Amino acid sequence: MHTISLAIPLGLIHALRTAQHVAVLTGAGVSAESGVPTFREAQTGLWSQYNPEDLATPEAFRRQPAVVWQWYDWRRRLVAAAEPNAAHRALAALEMLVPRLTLITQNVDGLHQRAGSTDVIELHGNLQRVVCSRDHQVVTSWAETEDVPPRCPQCQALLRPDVVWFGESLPQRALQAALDAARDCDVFLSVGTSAVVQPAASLPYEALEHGAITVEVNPSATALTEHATYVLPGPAGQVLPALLHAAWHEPGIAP
Ligand code: BJW
Repeated sequence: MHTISLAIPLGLIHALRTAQHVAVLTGAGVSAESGVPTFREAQTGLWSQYNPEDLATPEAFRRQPAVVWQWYDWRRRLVAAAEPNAAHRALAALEMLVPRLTLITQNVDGLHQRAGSTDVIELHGNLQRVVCSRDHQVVTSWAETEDVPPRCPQCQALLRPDVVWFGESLPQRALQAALDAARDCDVFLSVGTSAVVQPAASLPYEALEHGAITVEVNPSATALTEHATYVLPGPAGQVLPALLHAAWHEPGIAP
């Protein structure tokens, strides 16, 4: 692996060391180094191969529930076989280094929790949970029959993954907690997200409007890049450990 040589600005080191509240928004890029595909990248993103309208909308599920279920089943197995990477571990370690950390993720893969982060705000749900498509109650066991998707043991409606599709509302409490954190934090990190999907994409701007120092960690430019206070271009699995090392001489997170 090539390591990037990254100069962390002194102003950012000072801001992190004195921050009372750090908020972090993560996207698919934070799990890329775990082998989990992102969504929108031209060669490797999931949507270079699949049309989101065919798979990640309620209409798609109504039209072809078996295809949608199987796509999520494939991703569930892919994520179960993946391991948290140095970026997930750095964010878990950050919890111990700042007075208050709020970790907000758009990811549905559960890798932050597996790396040891607690109280993760999941804006787009979690792939491992299954709910009834009629009343959205979590279902933990069901009869294995020929039905794909399987059916709710209570009402026989189709089961679906507990994720937020386009056009669906985000979990209200999670979204409110994320907005509160963006408005309250001193430093806001946007890590591994293309920053196009609303309302998550508005969080860094909320933070900026409320006076936070906003940092983007991403090897590619996004719409946020020109607005961020600091931009750390590079893979999160290298940039975040370097950031912790620069601010706290934290040695423990190997890339
Ligand atoms: C690395 C890296 C490395 C690579 N290190 N980085 C206002 C205006 C316009 C539209 C809307 C609006 N409000 C709502 C909408 C509609 C819609 C929307 O935002 N559409 C946009 C596309 C324009 N939003 C919604 O429908 C949301 N619901 C809602 O708002 O309800 C109310 C409402 C509805 C309708 C109208 C108005 C109001 C729901 C959004 C749900 C998103 N769901 C998905 C699927 C989840 C389930 C699943 O996993 O299948 O969530 S879509 C997909 O995108 C997934 C992700 O969480 C989300 C964000 O993607 P992310 O994480 O940014 O990934 P990528 O691939 O885009 O980017 C990866 C980045 O990583 C890249 O930049 C790389 O460079 C970088 N990277 N390697 C660091 N090693």
